[in-house]
Amino acid sequence: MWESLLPDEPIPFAPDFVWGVASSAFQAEGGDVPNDWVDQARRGEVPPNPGNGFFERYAEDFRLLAQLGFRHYRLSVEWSRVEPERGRFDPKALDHYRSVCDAANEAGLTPWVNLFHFTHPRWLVARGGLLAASGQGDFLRYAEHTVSALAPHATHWHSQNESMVYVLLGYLTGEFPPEIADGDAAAAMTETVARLHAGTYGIVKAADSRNTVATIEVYIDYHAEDPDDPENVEGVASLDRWYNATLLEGLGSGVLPLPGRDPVEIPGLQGALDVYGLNYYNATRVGPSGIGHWSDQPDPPIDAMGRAVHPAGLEQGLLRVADALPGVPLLVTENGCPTTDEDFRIRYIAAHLWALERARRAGAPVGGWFHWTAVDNYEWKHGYSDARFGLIGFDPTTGERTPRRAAEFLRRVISDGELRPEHLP
Ligand code: IFM
Repeated sequence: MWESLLPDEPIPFAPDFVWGVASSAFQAEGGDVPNDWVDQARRGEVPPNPGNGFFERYAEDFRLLAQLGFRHYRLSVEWSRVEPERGRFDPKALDHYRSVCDAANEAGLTPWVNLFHFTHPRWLVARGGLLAASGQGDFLRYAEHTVSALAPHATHWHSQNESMVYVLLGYLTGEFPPEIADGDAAAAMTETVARLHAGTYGIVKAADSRNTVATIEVYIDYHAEDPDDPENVEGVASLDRWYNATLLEGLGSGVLPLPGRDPVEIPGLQGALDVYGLNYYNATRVGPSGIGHWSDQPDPPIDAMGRAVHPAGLEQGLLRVADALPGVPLLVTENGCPTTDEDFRIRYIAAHLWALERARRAGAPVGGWFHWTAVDNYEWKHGYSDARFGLIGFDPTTGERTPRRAAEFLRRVISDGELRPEHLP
């Protein structure tokens, strides 16, 4: 199962390799905040989210991660905490996020602050969301306010998390709020996320031109279920062009090639990034039987969400971005797996670090890797289940943290400066 996926030689990591951990505000903090996921949970449509204790224990978590050798932490700001009513910003919430950034810096972790990770304030939903006429202005006002409140405390930023996943699940398949399943809405939202990114990039750079802005997109390694069926192959190719290539092209040229629409020029989009952040989990099969996971192996390892492990997709995604945006530094801004089996998690991580190394050897300028996630958190529709992505478990009653074996594995890799086959179970 794992043999062909694991490194059979040491993988060296440069002393300045960016070892990080990624999380998001709502997934870690939970709580009764005025956003759409809380409203969905109240209606019984998704599991409730009591949080994993990060809201109170962030400083302890940062110290623990620093002891493991991590030096970077991706967090996000919950829009509905900072702006609970349209135009009313809560100074206490901004103070809180300032303290979170300060605590990360004090522990020796660089905070990478993301402004949008899937959740919408209730008031925004009531006004028709980001596609409403006022939506873009609302987001940029929130971004401006938040960046100016946190900017001296944070120097590394993301405008949004996985904008194309947000469009795919929220506007094309309708699985996530705002639960729209409509091709036109998905095209309009693709344009909107690009405009929001360009606008936010300008805001972060205006606060301090030395600030770093990294995009974050999940690379989906698409495969046709029936490679002999030209219709299936062309369908998958056009899905791939829209999903994986639209923003890459927009960032390169400033012009977005939208499906079924005239290309649109987006002011400020061309070159609006200092680093490209690529997230990767697994490969996807699309065809007559629907959408599923994909692997080229007869008997691939399967994670707790039923997905086959296919590290080569990470290598391919990194090379593709390197080709589309020559000279732009790359980071893997999320990678990890849902499991309760620590041998599985360690092997998954090693197999993907090996894929990263292959991409690096082939010329992709990949300078770091963020594990998703630090402490187990709310995995959206899966809630808190066996879909555990954390390097650290927590006791739901006391909140007590317990690092897992994969955390110790990474501590050794980071401190040794290389991953050796003998580190593996
Ligand atoms: O939990 C999610 C996260 O919110 C975005 N990237 C993928 C993770 C694991 O599914």
